[in-house]
Amino acid sequence: MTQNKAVLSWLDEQIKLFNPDKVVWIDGSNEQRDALREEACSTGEIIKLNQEKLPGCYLHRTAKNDVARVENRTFICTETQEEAGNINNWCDPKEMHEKLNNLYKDCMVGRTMYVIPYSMCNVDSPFAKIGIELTDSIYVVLNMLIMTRVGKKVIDALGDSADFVKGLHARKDIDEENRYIVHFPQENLICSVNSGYGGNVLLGKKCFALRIASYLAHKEGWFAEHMLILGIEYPNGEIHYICAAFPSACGKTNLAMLIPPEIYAKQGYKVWCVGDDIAWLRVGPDGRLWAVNPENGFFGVAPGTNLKSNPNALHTTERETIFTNVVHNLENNTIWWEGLDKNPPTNAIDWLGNKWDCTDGSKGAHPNSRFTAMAVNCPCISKEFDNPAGVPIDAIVFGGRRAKTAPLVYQSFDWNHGVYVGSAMASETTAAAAGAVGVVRRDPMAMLPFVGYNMGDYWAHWIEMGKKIPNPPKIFNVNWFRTNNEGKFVWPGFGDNLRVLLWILGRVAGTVDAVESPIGFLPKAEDINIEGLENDGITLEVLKDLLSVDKDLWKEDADGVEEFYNKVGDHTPAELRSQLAAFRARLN
Ligand code: OXD
Ligand code: MN
Repeated sequence: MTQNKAVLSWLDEQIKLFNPDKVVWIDGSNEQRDALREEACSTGEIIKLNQEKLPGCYLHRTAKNDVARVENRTFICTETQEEAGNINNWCDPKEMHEKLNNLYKDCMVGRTMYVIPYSMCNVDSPFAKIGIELTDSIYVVLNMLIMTRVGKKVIDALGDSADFVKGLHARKDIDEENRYIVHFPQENLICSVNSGYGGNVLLGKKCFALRIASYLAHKEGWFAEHMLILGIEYPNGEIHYICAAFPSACGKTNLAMLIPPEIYAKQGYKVWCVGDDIAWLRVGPDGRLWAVNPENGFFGVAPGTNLKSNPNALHTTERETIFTNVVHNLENNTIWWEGLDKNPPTNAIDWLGNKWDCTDGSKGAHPNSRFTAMAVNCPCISKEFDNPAGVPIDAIVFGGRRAKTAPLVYQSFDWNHGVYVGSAMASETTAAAAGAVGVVRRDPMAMLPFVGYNMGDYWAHWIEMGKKIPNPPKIFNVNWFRTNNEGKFVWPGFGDNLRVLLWILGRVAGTVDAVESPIGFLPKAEDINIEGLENDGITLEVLKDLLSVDKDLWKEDADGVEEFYNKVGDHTPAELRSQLAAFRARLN
């Protein structure tokens, strides 16, 4: 498929190491995809679902021990430990190469090696970056065909350049003890072994588009962020774009695809999804920050997705979707998961592949079960989704799950204060996870497990970039998760979050006032429209409470931030230390 010498000699080397029986290039054609689907069905790797109800849809089950990203087995292997910093797992590159070579030796004997040339972003975009993933898994190939742009057009765009990210993936024995997800940012290389779970093996996603890309972005002067991108269309047709970074399990996909409440829909407001997980941002010729979604699909969490929480996501999965670790409904050869509806199937197979009795209290779908679906099938996909230039960003929104501390929304005073707010991001653990409830996990910019270099240098990059963006977006923080004394969420969330986003855009446009507080600019309660929320218990008084700031809680939070800065160590920028000091002074 190519004469590219760098590609061919690298392939030769890997073929010698892996020793596959066969090598197949993935060309991106539907014919090849269909043949691979058939082959994977014949071996049981995937199951063909009811093609009338779910055309082009398949089910896959991972191994029981292989259901999520493995942060403790994820490494950043830079020349020095200092470059990777104190937050990442580090290993000497030579030592890690040796370990991996031993694991990879002859790992594809009797198997086929697939060569997947893929692009993150439309290949015609100045943002685009090319990768080649080698894998022995058809499941990976089929997912990559959804999540990225794949095939001949990518290899043509690469031409004879050696500038591509190399990705190696071997399923091997799915052995947890020898599972490694390793990044060599200085070699443009990602190595994954002994896993078949998406986040560990679809190397374009977290590994490339966040870890390797954040390293490249630092070097080249742009951003690779764990952010959704959405557009809000006003009744006059104007569209304004927002990026938002929330830790996993805080509803990024739901916000990215939100449905406006009826009072807004009637007036003609619309929300358009550009991306639900990752944004690459660059300074445009107009001095604004422009964002693209480098992905081509959604790898979303299935449980809890339903016609109320996220109808757009649900409709996206009605065709050409791969479901992983959900319930197989044998009655009609479809799928089900907890929270889809109130009618669990009675004749069904659970995510482990066993007959499932929905009345025995066990979960049928794994809590981290997923759908891999094409962005173009999303009913609210933005017409700018594939635009090589991306979309101009008006506001960056940070957020997390905080029961008490953070108010519904506030605005940072300026760029550096906004970077402080991002660096101080945290989320509280829920009852759903093992361990104590309400434990604060610091997750700066929602990038804790995704920064491909030193966290302190990453923050410094944010500070530096602020000097290079003539018209920077304004930076905000939101918290949809404040609870009352009974532990119940106060704010209705979902579509009603639009009311908060409109206050944010009002601030950007300069059409709405705010009140200065120690943490930043707070809304005047009257400026957030709560019309129609009476039945949700939202009165002006309740809203005022949602916007209140408890200084004692924030003092405690500042201590947590300091502790984290100390952990990051002496690469923590002086600007953030002084932001923290100024914040403490304001609290006193
Ligand atoms: C994801 C995550 O899968 O953030 O997107 O964990
Ligand atoms: Mn994510």
